Order: sequence, then structure tokens, then C-alpha cells
Amino acid sequence: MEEEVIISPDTQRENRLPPGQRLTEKWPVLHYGFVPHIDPAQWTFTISGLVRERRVLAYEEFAPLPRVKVLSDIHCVTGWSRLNNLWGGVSTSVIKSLTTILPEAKFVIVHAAGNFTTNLTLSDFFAPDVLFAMEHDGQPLTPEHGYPVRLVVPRLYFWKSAKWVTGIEFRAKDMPGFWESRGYHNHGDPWKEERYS
Ligand SMILES: Nc1nc2c(c(=O)[nH]1)N[C@H]1C(S)=C(S)[C@@H](COP(=O)(O)O)O[C@H]1N2
Ligand SMILES: [Mo]
Repeated sequence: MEEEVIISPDTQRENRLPPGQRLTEKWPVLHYGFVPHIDPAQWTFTISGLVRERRVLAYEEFAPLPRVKVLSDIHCVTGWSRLNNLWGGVSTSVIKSLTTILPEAKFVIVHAAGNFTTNLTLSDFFAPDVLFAMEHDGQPLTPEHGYPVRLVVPRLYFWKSAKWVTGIEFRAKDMPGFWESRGYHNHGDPWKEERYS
């Protein structure tokens, strides 16, 4: 069966480059700290917080989940943008179907290796073009870019797209993540230049 390709709406803009950004053909590697080398056999994905039942999925349970493809542009807050990225992975809507989220939940904290976190509203997290990516342009993610699983949030600056994801936590109250508590904007819309706070 052919996977559905979701076109992120920002790729349909007449001018695809947000203010203050410049195009790059390369795909830079950016993160705090070192690249973790994750063994999928040891990797788990935990759904916690305001859910009816906490769930821990092993890689063998996560990998066979239904896949989508998403076409998106990357906008890094440091100024580079890379257009036409084709991601393959598991849509956040599939994650939603794995659990019952309690009505008090309004935010998601995404957890990643090395205690990295980033925060999103439920509506940003469940936007139809958000996915847990395992492939980029038809190739498995490399360790530098987040293998085995990274989040991709196409409509926000790329720091929200956590690499080496280990789980998500639903919360009633917002909580700034790693970069958000180090001066980055809490939301990060590149079209509004929500860079720093
Ligand atoms: N776990 C983790 N994910 C992270 C970061 C990080 O420091 N740790 N940095 C973010 C930032 S600032 C950017 S620009 C992108 C870069 O992703 P790339 O290296 O695949 O281009 O990863 C984001 N995801
Ligand atoms: Mo970044």
C-alpha cells in the first residue's frame, strides 16, 4: 500500500523563506552535547503524564505502526532554511490512538536522550503534518540527525523537532523545555520571527 504524503502547508507559500532566513542545500547538524548512539533493542517510547494508562512501547512495537510521509521545509533559528524534506514515520495522530488523553491535558513535553525536552501545545503537537520521523529523503535517519526516532514539527523553528526522542508527557500546565528555558521563544513560529524571548 502506498503511504499517504502529507504536504506541510508552509511549502505551498509563494515565498517559502521566512523573514531573516537564508537557504542552504546542505543539512547542518545542530544540537547540545554529544550524539547518542542508540541501540533500537534498548530503545523505548514512553507515553506518560495525563493519560489513562502510561504506555511503554519497545522499538519492535513502535516501528510497525502505520507510517506517513510528510513534505516540509526546515527553518533553524540560527538562520538557515532547507526546503523540500521528505520525512517518513509515525504521525502524532497514530500516537493519539494508542492512549486516552485526559481532558485536563493541554501541553506535551517531548523527552529525548540526554534529558533534552521541548514543549508544545496539544494543537501544535497534533497538527496533521507533525510526525515521529524515522526516515529522511528515503534513507533511515543517521545518528547525527536523531536515529532511531526524532520529532518533526514543520510549522515551528527546528529546535522543537527533538532528536533521539524517548517519549512524550501530557501536562495541564506548560513547562519550558531545554532551549526554551535558555532564551528561545516558548512557541517559535518562524513566520512571526518568534526566535528569542
Ligand atoms: N535531542 C535534541 N534534539 C534537538 C536539539 C538538541 O540539542 N537535542 N537541538 C534542536 C535544534 S536547535 C535544531 S536546529 C535541530 C537540528 O537538527 P539536525 O541536526 O537534524 O539538523 O535539532 C533540534 N533537536
Ligand atoms: Mo536550532
